[in-house]
Amino acid sequence: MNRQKLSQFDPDIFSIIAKERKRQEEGLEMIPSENFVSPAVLEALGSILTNKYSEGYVGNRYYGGCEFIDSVEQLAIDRAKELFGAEHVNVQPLSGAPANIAVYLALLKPGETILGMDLSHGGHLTHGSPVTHMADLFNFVRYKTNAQGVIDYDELRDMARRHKPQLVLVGYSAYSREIDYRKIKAIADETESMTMADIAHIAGLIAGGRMNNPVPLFDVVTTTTHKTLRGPRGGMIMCKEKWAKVIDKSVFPGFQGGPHEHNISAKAVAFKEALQPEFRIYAGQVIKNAKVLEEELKKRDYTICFGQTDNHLLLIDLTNKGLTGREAQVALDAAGITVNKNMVPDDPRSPMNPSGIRLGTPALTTRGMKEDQMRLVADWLDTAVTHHASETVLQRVKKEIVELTAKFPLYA
Ligand code: DSN
Repeated sequence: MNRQKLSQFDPDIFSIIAKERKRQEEGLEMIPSENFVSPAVLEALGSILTNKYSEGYVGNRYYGGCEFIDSVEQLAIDRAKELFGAEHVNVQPLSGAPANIAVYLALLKPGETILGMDLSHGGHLTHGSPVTHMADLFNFVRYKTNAQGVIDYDELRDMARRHKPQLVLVGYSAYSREIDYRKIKAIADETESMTMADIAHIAGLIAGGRMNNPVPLFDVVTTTTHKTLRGPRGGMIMCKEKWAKVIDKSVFPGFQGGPHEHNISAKAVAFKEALQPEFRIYAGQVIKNAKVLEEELKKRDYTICFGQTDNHLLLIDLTNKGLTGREAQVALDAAGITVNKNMVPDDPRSPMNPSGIRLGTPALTTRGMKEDQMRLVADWLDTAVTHHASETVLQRVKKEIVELTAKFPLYA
């Protein structure tokens, strides 16, 4: 076995990691699906649990030597149940897309219908984008948001009555409003459809008690564990007991092989963190920070899609600012602010060069930033967008950001 330290054996990878760490430390990370895990989560993730195969489930594995692996996986399951009030939990999905695919394949037959949100209105790639394999396998139909920017529940009901979907799907990657799960459940009950929520973006805000929780109501809820939930990169499925067998079978052996138990141990650590009172405060601050950004950007005449934010993210249509999402992303990158270009509702432009940007507050809030820092951030965002062609201005903003981030150290 090679026993040299990474820095000695592989200085190439070591120095790239060091550069990425510096980038994370010195910049403003505002991609709303990103966050910073704790040293304890990192420690579990980098543990010797990565060495073990454990196909199967707790107490029922295909391999020997799984007694400690079972304890890890059971802890992750128990903590997730406590966090979300779930009847059954599968912590093995490798990430959000595999979790969603495993659910579709568990609950539906090829050709059956899924009613989900239009992608440009905040839906997600795995909710039936034509470029995905799932779009070939199932019939996705879409509802949208209304003129006020909220889910058009009337259209959703009409479409459910018309298409009689086997599954009604909610949960979004760019939608900034609260969701009325009761209303959606009532619609689905009327058409005898199953219900699925993908809470990947807002799982931490739900766990922290700051947003509505679909878990007690819906048949199945999927999530990633690495966004607002602040765990390792991974997925999870929660469901009613009646779906437990079919979901578990779909994840393994239907879709995946051996679970990544080092990752599952890190999920367990993150769930323990999310069960602490401080996490509730964190989740509340994430939303407060997003609200301050919204107010400050509205003062500067930015168009906030969906009217406002109720969660951790803002989708901004830059059309009135005279630049595209891609141009803004490039300028903001140069200034040390990381966001992502994003389609806005019914965007006339293309996904690679859309009209908007999407940004959020989970990562900055993890660093300890609050309302005062958000006012500075809004100002820097506006300056970088307004002066996107001026290298001098972008460099000045970057310098000021490096000075601020030094006061909010990450892993020091
Ligand atoms: N890539 C994630 C996001 O940014 O929303 C979802 O898959």
